[in-house]
Amino acid sequence: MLASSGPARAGDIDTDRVIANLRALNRFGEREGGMWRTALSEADMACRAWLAGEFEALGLSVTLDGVGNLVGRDPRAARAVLLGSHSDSVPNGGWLDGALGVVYALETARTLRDAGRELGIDVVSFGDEEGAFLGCLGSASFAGRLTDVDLDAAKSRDDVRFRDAQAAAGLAGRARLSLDPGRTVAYLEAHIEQGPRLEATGVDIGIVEGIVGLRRQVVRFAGRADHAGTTPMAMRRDAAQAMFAFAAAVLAELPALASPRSVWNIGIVRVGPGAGNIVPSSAEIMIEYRDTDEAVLDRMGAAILDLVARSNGEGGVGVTAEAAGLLRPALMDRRLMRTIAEAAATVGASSVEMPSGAGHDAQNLAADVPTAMLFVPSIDGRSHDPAENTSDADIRRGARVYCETVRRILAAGGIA
Ligand code: HGY
Ligand code: MN
Ligand code: MN
Repeated sequence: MLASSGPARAGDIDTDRVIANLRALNRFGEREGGMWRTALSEADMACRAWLAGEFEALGLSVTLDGVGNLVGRDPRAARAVLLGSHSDSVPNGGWLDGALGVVYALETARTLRDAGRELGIDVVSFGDEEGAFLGCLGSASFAGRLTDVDLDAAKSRDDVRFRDAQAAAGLAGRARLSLDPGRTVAYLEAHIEQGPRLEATGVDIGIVEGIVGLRRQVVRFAGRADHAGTTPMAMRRDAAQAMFAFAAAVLAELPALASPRSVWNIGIVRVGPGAGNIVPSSAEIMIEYRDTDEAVLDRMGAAILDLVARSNGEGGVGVTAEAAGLLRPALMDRRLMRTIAEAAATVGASSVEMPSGAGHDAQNLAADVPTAMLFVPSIDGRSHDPAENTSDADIRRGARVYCETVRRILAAGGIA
């Protein structure tokens, strides 16, 4: 943990505007305290339209691309630092996940727009980071990791095709933007920690050293609908019973294959046709598992698929699996990490290096441009829930560290 010293420097980012803009974003999609700004929804597109106006007011040339990425480019510069995050949310999420990084980027671009000698500042809000259709869809597309075939196949949890949602949002036929490593000298993202560590240790800023890899499998069970009262148990092909047995078996098997950092989650469960007096003919679960080490992810995935093969056909129920998302683990740029630490000290903030258990757009850019992230504390470590929050003081302090980091990159004309 680095010591803290010295006050913030003059001409710093306007943290009142940061707070005001976070509150302005909150207007798009907030319902009964929760955030419903899901990818390509009306609220998501209205928020992007508002952000586009803010980017344009800064003199940036603004593009909303075919998957919802909103990019503001400094037309005066041939090379630039890219700042941003995402502005879509999970269903009934919190007000800061993604929004904090986009607002920090916007206000830093406002503060430092004339600070760079030959480096400009570009700003981005990536589309569908939360995986309504595909995890980190926008940044994966921006990094050239998504084909049109991937997008043709992408569907939401409610079986809405990405292409239909794209058309309804008015984005059909639009070109997709791509990262230009010749222009973008670095990508810097600020985000709420979404975990308990910074608050528990009393540290102001997390300097992300690495982001976990994430994989998802959708496992489907195909049985037969029957009368739930008259059909003898031995005659049933009960898809839900097969799912419960499978889920219990996989949850029993994963701990022995996991590392101390591994996590796993069954976040989507569906049974059809969904009546109390019908033996379920269909069932489906989504299993997501994460670790920083791809060898661990490989062996967890192999165990899941092996169990699918062993379960298939038992009790007359067909069991199949479909990969539904993959994010590779990514290490952050140590030179940028050092710059964040120096900026934190300048601003008088304590900081600590730490891993990210959450996935982020940054991991899609890290292979192509020097990339770094900073975290601000989450109250009670909560996120992906209306309880998600960060203190005013921590939001303001994080904005100053973020802006000071960018100031240093501009002053050095890139990454020193
Ligand atoms: O799921 C995640 O890790 C991120 O919040 N999208
Ligand atoms: Mn996020
Ligand atoms: Mn999130």
